[in-house]
Amino acid sequence: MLPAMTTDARSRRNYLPDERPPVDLAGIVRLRDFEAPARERIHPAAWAYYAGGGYDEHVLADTLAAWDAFRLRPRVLTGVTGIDATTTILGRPASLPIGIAPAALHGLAHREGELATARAATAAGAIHVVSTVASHTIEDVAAAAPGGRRWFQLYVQRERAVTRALVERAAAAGYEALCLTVDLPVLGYRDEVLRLHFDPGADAYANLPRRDVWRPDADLDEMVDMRSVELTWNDLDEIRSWAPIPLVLKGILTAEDARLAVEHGADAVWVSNHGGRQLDRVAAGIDVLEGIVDAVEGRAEVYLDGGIRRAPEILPAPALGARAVFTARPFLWALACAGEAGVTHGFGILREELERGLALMGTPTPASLTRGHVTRVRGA
Ligand code: LAC
Repeated sequence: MLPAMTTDARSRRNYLPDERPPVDLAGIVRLRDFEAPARERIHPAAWAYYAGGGYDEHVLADTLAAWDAFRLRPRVLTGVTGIDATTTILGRPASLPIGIAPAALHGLAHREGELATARAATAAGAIHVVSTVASHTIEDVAAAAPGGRRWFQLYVQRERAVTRALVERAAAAGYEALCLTVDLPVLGYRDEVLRLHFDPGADAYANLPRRDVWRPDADLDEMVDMRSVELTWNDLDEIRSWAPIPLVLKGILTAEDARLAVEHGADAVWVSNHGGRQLDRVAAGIDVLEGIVDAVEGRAEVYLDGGIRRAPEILPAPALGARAVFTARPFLWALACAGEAGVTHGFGILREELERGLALMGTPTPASLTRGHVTRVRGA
C-alpha cells in the first residue's frame, strides 16, 4: 500500500527500506530472482521511483523485448579452452564486461547504499558508476572500497561552480572517468513521481546542497531537479578542463550524436535510453548499437545499457561492437535483498552465466565475439 497523502511531512519522507533479515541467497540463481524480495523490502514510493519510466512507459517494456529480435549464432568445435571474461575498459582491465550503471539513491534500497555497492563492485573487479544523486558522498563511497574502478556520473547543476566542485572532488577521490549524462535536459514526465509527490527528504542527496522542496505545489523540476537544459556540445571542453580524466557521454541514441560526441573529444559513447525513464517511444539501445558503432569508427569506446539481465543479453553487445554493458535496477534489487552480499552474489551469477555463455558461443573471450555471432530475426 502506498502511504496516504498527509500533511505530516515526517510520515512521507525518507522512504527508507524495511530492516529485515537478508534474503537467503542460495535461492537466487538469476538476477530476476532478486526483484520480488527486493520489492517487499523497498518503500513503495522508492520502488515506484526506481521501477518507473517516462510517460506511458512503452520504452520500459520495449527495451526488454528488443532482445527478442536478436539470435546468437554459436560456433561449435572451436576448442574453447581458457575461457576468460575479462576485458579492458578505458585502457584498464575489468574482470567483466558488465558494470553498475548509475542510479540515484542506493540508500533507498539498503541503508549502506552506495558504500555496500562499491565494496561488492570492487571485490568483483567491475566498474561502479556512482551517481551525482547518490545517498553517500563521493569521498565516502571511494573510502568504502579503496582501489575499486569507479566513475562519477555527472548532472550539470545550475551553478557551474557547484558542478565544477563535484568533478574536482571526484577526480581527487580517484574516480577514473566522468560520465556525463546528456539525455536529461529536463526530467522525463514521470507519472508516479508526480502522484507520490516524490520526496526522499531534504538530506537524501549527499553530494548536493540541502534541499527541502516538499510542498504541495512543488513541480517535477523541484522534486528531482537534475535538469541541464542549457547544456550544448560547446560546454564539453569546459567540463573536460575541470579534471584530467576521460569523458564518457551517456544517453546517446543516434549515429548523428555519436559522431558529434567523437568530434568533441568524448572518450566513450554510452548508448542508453536512461532505463526508459526519460522520453517515451525512443529506441532500445540494442536496436541502435550497430549504427552507433559504425558512426564512431573505433574513435571512442561504445557502451550499452537497457534491459540487460543475463548473459544472453551481454553476449550480443561485444559482438556488435560494444566494449562493455551496464545495468542498474538488478543491482538495486540485489542491494535491497542482502546489501553488499547481494550485489556480490549478483556478480557471481553474471560471471558464471557469462563464462558458460562464452563457452557455448565457441568464443574464449568477449573480444572474440564478432558480428557473425549475432543475427537479427525481425524488426528494423
Ligand atoms: C532519474 C535520474 C535522476 O532517472 O537519473 O531519476
